[in-house]
Amino acid sequence: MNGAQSLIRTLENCGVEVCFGNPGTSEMHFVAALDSSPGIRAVLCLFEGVATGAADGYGRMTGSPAAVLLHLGPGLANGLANLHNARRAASPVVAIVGDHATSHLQYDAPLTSDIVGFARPVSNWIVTSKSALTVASDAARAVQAATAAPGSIATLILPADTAWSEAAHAASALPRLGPQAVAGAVIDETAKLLRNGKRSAILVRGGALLGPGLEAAGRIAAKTGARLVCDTFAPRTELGAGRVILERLPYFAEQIVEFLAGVEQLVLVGARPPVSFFAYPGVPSWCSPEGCRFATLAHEHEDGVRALEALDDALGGPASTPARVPLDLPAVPRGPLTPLAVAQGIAQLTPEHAVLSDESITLGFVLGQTMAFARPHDHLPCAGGSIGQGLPVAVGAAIACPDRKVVCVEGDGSAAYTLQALWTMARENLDVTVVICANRSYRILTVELERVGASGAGPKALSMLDLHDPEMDWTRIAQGLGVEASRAGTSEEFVAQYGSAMRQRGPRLIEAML
Ligand SMILES: Cc1ncc(C[n+]2csc(CCOP(=O)(O)OP(=O)(O)O)c2C)c(N)n1
Repeated sequence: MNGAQSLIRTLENCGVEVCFGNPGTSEMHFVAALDSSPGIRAVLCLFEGVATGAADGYGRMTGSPAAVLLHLGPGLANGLANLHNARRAASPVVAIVGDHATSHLQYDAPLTSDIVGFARPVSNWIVTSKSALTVASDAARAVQAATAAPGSIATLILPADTAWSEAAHAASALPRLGPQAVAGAVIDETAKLLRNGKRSAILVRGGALLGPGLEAAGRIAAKTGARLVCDTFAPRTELGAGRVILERLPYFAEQIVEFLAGVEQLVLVGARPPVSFFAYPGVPSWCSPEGCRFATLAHEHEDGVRALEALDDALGGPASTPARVPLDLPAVPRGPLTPLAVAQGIAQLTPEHAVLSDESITLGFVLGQTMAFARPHDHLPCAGGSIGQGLPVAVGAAIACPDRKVVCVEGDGSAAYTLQALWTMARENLDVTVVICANRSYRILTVELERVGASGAGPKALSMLDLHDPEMDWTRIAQGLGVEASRAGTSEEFVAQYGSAMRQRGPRLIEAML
């Protein structure tokens, strides 16, 4: 067995089932080794940012890492922005980066670079294998590092000679470093806090926002009157009818301040105190009320689900029933196509248990409102603010959840960053419906231009925020990448096209002309 085979078999032993990648010469042995492990699905992405974003989406939906195979420093660098987003989402990802053979590095050939330097800001764990003999154990440790609670990026750099040289047998999996238990004293103190009569909110993030964690949080809210809150861009939330009522922090700083006004104590479950996304002149970045007391029930790496369940027990009293979201579907939109009409159409027609990859940017302000009362679904926003992740995350979510409809709502500007994802959707025949919000503008930036107080913007400045000249033709872009596409100019057309996409399986793109 060579080093490459020992890598792939070790990944398989460690439960890795998918490898997204874009390889080059230094990774050819790893590519060849993929056929020796039937348990690993190989998914080609035409840009590394698609591969890393897909691994993020996959990690968010499964809790397990995908491997991402990248070509030396430049391949990793192309994937960095979505590794940044994945890091912010605490998604487990194993990034495997090929390098020149050790003996070749001394010649400083063109693709030689500081791979560790590229990897460091996004990685929690970086190892360069020194020999084919250690590749297997390094790979097992990479998976363990990526999956250590709450999940992170582990980067394994493999010089080409570690792939082609004779290796030892594949390694077995190391134990998963799951979330740590929260001490009983912390539970008791938090219970006391929530009983002290002050106005409380509980800010939850991570796994505690799903299933049993959210249910326990809902019971606590019902018992204590505390508000249940999640971050504006919580990496994954379960939303829609029947789910526990959860308030989402708004986006703009002054809105967060208003939203949290009167909160005297904030209990944090895997979350950090709320701050504004950007700084604005004269507006506070720190958004919690003055004098607000913070109590951490669970740190990010701790077991927030069990902590919430234990807190519910510690609060005692009769069993409570969480307040639940009613199903409230909007009317079918008619007439001119507006952002609200798109949001209403999506809420009206999206089936149960869909996964929504949401990079809708300004349309998100209305989409959030309509989808809150739609059928139950999972919501995956851009956790790290680096646009160009919606389409790749949809790829990863669709591979993670082949039985669920994936809907990806994309600003046209955001979609242009990683449009190669459409090709992977076509090639893998993924059940993804993409809605492009074609407003031909970086609209949010026209809002931000005013908010930051940047004065004197003339035609040259405004041209930097305008996408009209030339207009991107998303139906032809999609068709050129193998995805069936159509254009909707009215609400009626949008409803007909989106409705048919919901009834059919496979990739579809709808360009909503706004
Ligand atoms: C990597 C990266 N580059 C640039 C930005 C800045 N940015 C934020 S939103 C945005 C434009 C989004 O436009 P679009 O997707 O069309 O949505 P709209 O604002 O029109 O709703 C840009 C360029 C960013 N967040 N991330």
